[in-house]
Amino acid sequence: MAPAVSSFFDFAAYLASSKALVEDALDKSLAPERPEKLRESMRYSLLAGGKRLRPILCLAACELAGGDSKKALPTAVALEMIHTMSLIHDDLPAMDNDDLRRGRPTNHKKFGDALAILAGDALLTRAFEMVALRSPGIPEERLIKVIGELSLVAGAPGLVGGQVVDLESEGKEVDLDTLEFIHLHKTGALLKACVICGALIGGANEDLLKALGVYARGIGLAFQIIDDILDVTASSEVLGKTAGKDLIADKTTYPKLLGLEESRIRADGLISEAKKALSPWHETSMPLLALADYITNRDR
Ligand code: GRG
Repeated sequence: MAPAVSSFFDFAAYLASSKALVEDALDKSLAPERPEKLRESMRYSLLAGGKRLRPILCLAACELAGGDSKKALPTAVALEMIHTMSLIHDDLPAMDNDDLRRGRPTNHKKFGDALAILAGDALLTRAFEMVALRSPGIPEERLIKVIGELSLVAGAPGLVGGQVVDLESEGKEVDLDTLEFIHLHKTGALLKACVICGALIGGANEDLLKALGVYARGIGLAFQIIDDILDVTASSEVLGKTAGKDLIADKTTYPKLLGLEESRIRADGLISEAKKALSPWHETSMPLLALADYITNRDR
């Protein structure tokens, strides 16, 4: 049985206070600089809201490893920058070609394709700067490991590889193995990096890193299954992005292959497995357990 989340843990308060910390750090990460138009475009997407799940996972994993989550904030910001970059690029006409993101026009709709591409590039490189040059009080060997994780997740072994297979698969019959490959690389890899990087900053030992790897695989895959489900069941207004997009782009999804009910059962099973991996840390893993539940229970 997966460990239950204690009724004494106030998840709503935890989420609100973590989100406030993250929003403040994101805001400060893009201080006045030139060219002003580039900064405006970067800020437009980075500060457009969003659930901030990735930075919060990073902070929670740092705490579980026994670290001070405030020291993980630059890494948490870096991860949200990589995520935001991937959303900007994903929305471009040459990729998913979308007009709506986080409840407002996509970056390229507001600033044009060229500046959207460059804002994404600047966010990606700023992410590495956050870790390498703006993370005081963290031993260098931990920062080097984090930079290694970021380089893997942002590149061919992570987001880019997943995106390429996703684009290649549009309009084709795709089997469950290929779909899992896409989800694990396009979405799961970054969620895993959030957990692992937070834990590395906090000084996690090998046992904890291994367990967090299992946890992260489960929540990563479940997150994308729920995303596929919400694409069918939720409105654009609630999602803040175009609903029904997978059908329009003729994408294979979990609901398409398994049906809605079976997809939800699969997501619940993955969350259960993810939580089970943390059972040796049941006293201290409450935030990560609750975040796992949040992933399947969310409505956007
Ligand atoms: C250019 C280096 C480089 C990489 C980009 C475009 C691309 C390669 C990858 C696409 C990755 C992508 C957009 C995956 C989808 C992940 C997903 C389900 C995002 C939605 O995440 P939420 O729901 O969004 O957490 P919010 O807005 O809440 O943050």
